[in-house]
Amino acid sequence: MRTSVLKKLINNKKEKIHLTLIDPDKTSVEDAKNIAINAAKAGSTALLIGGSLGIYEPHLSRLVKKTKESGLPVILFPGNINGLTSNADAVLFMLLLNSDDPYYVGGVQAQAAPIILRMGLEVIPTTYIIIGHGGAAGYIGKARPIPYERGDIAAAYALAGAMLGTKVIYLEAGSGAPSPIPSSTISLVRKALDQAEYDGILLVGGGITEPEVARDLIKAGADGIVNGTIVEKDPLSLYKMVRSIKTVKSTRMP
Ligand code: 1GP
Repeated sequence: MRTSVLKKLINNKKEKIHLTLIDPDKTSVEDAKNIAINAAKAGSTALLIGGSLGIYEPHLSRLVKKTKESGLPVILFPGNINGLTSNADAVLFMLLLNSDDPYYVGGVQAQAAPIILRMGLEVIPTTYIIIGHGGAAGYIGKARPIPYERGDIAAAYALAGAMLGTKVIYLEAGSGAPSPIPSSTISLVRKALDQAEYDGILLVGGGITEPEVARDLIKAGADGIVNGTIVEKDPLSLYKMVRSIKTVKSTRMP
């Protein structure tokens, strides 16, 4: 199996990872291309493309193809099997670990796996954990969101993801969440992952609108952050956001 996109992410851990999320339901092909080009200029590490609602293949495929003109790796972030296209470079192969619906903890993965194999996409095994507000991802995925301040519960789920061998652990407050995951929760998750000598990537997303917040999350132990909503509202905000996380001095071993 190919691993080049995952390698790029892992190589970026020390200087921190920034992912720009594009939701095809909210974005035209032309706007997506502009966001992608802007993200590349701002120093974002890769593009994440996906969403929970309104994804249909012809639009998704066209949009992904156009965003590749930015030169950034394009990683699918599917909410379901309709979020797949062979035009992308890789896919977050998602396990929504705190869903109460077995469809999202086995069923959809079995539906998707043979399709992904045929498409030839690079697979990035990912544990997806919904925290706090949860947004559309939490509602559609029938998650039982972990309360924002319960870092101990989040840490237990993250450890489970590490022990299952997934390469990315993605803590999600939901796109457009009124508050991001608190840095105190991230600190507890980081501590647990370090104890388990986890060598994958800890990503945090949902409701991150201020560069200072992004910086605090990185300082608390996130390897990278995801921005979607602010990029749609103000593409130029990405520059400050990327700069704020890339200048955090790492005190941990890579
Ligand atoms: C959502 O984590 C991402 O899946 C990004 O969230 O849109 O709130 O930036 P925002």
